[in-house]
Amino acid sequence: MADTLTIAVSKGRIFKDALPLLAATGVVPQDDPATSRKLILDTNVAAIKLVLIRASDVPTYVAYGAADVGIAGKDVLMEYEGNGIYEPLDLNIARCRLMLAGPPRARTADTRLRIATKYVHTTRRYFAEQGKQVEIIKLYGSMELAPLVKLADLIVDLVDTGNTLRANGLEPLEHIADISSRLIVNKASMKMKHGVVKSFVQRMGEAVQHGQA
Ligand code: PRT
Ligand code: MG
Repeated sequence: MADTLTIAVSKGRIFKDALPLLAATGVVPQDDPATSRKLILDTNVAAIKLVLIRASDVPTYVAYGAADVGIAGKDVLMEYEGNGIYEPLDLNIARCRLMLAGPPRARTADTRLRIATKYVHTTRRYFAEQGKQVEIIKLYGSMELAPLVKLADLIVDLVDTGNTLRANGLEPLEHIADISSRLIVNKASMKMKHGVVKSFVQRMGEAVQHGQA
């Protein structure tokens, strides 16, 4: 249907930070994902629904058109290799930094470094740009543990306050990228549902501007 809009978003911090922006565009979910187990949320606008998925799955749902638009971290988008999405807007929410981190005085260039991360492509690109070959170990979470048990020399992970690194005796070493969440749009939806998508992107843009004013 040309006038419906499906929005893909992950629960947790992105959902929480996106709520005020959505509210400013006049969209209020009818359920709270913290208490409801529903994966499709109705909103106060009959034609607009939210689908709740894993953060790293948001680009996939949008690329395949299962959702018209989505909200995804730049970390996830940098890692995503598919096509089919536009990234028209920085929502400036869920901000953090992607960093190389490790134990103090971590060994550097003498041997080939082992790096544990869930950001395999981004990490490979980062070191390739410096002409460095590294061994990358893919993990799905708790990266901070890897250097402590000698699985890896260093990690690449998101850092906000730095508390998680500190609590595990690690320190930030190199800044790789500033991260925030972006509004993404399915390319076909942008054409076929131009009116409703364009107006949503515009209203979200105004909400971001307003929040920063
Ligand atoms: O949890 P799940 O496996 O379902 O997926 P996810 O971990 O990708 O989702 P979620 O909701 O935890 O994170 C979604 C998005 O939030 C990420 O893709 C980022 O774009 C954004 N974001 C912003 C963060 C953070 N800040 C953040 N601090 N995501 C994770 N963290 C973690 C980080 O990985 C580390 O473990 O928080 C810890 C560091 O925080 P500090 O404050 O201790 O430095
Ligand atoms: Mg998480």
